[in-house]
Amino acid sequence: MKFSRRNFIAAGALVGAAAVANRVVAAGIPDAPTMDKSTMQPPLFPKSGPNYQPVVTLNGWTLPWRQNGDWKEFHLVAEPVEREMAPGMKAHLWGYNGQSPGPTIECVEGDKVRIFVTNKLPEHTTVHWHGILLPSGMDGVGGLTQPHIKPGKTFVYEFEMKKSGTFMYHPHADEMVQMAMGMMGFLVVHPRDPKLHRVDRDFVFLMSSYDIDPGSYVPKVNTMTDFNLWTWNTRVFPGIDPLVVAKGDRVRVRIGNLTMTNHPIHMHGYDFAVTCTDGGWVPESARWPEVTIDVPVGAMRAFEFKADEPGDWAIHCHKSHHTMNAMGHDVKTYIGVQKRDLARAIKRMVPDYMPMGSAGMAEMGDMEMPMPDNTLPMMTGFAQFGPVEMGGMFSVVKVREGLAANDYKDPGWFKHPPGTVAFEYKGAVEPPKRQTEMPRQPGKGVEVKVVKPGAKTNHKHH
Ligand SMILES: [Cu+2]
Repeated sequence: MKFSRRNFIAAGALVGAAAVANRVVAAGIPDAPTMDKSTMQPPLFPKSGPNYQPVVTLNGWTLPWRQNGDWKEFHLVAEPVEREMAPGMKAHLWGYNGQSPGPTIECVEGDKVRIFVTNKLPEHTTVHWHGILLPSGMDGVGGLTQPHIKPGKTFVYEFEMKKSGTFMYHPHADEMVQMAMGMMGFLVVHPRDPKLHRVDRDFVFLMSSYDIDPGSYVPKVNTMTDFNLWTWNTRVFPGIDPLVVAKGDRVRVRIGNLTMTNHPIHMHGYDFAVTCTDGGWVPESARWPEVTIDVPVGAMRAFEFKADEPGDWAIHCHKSHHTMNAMGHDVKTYIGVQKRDLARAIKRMVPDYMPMGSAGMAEMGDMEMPMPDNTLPMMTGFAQFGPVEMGGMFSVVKVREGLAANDYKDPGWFKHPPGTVAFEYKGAVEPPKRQTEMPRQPGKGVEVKVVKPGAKTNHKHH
């Protein structure tokens, strides 16, 4: 890395303490490790200092640090990155240290933290430490609390972690563009007392949304509401890691929302309580049971449960459009339309015409259809009983007996004990009376849209 001594002194002068600058120069700048994978990396256990259970970042990693005297030093590099959103689709984004989101930063309450930020973007940036209590000049709001970090420059942030909790980092410079391009990361501060808020497994992910046209790579940064990819750690189902848990574990899931809308996150199989927000830990007397928690924009929620029921438990956003991958908005509703004869007629004129969804859209879940390159199916993912018909913000909490501590390997699909799976009734079923007595609706006009594969259109399921 090419950082001149002059640059270090300049960076130090900007934080307003010559003594600090000298110390920084003396030790040089810590490595900025980079990650080229979008697979979950093993948790990073502390080699010194207070013991804690490190978090696991879905499809992500934790940033290694270096101890320099009293200071824990990290090095973030803001830069263009290539992120695989799921097998079959890559996006050209901006992020930190090779990925979007950036690496998770972990430290301990009371730590003195020094974070170097190098800007390799084509425009200026800053980093705001969301939820951290710190001196105003370290808050990272470009123009307000510091000069912007120009391309090629490195700035230093220094502060003490006054409290433990669940936080994040993101730019406070050209925010609309930089967040739409994927710039964000998780920041976890563990309690100094290792017994406090202790869990066996601690998962983190950030929710972000993108508008990437089918077949293209770069998000449209001016999009305000019509995002078409709803992601956890810039991944979509079936590309999102399962949350692998051993039966009996106490589990925490920490979620941050940097999209432009709220997400009601629903987990099957358990009730749970919100135990932490980006404001701090929720006192036990103030918790109530939930099975869905709404995560507002610009907020974080952590919930906890005891994993006493083995199984494959869905966890997903309850806004059903957020469990879909890129789709257009001009897909017509065909439910109730008997289109077989119609399709035959159209096929005489347009041989590759394919009608869609007369009984719903589920029939599209198991179709293999030609799509542009670098495009994901709208809903997909197969499990042991068939297509899951989901995309976007969806994953599976896999609770299994007998997993070793910190074993996060995907255990495969759940082996249901005999007699515990919903099954088909094989006896005779009389047609329900109410259906045969229902008066027929007079036929209504039907709107039909003919789509030729390869034709330019927003939906890709033809
Ligand atoms: Cu959602």
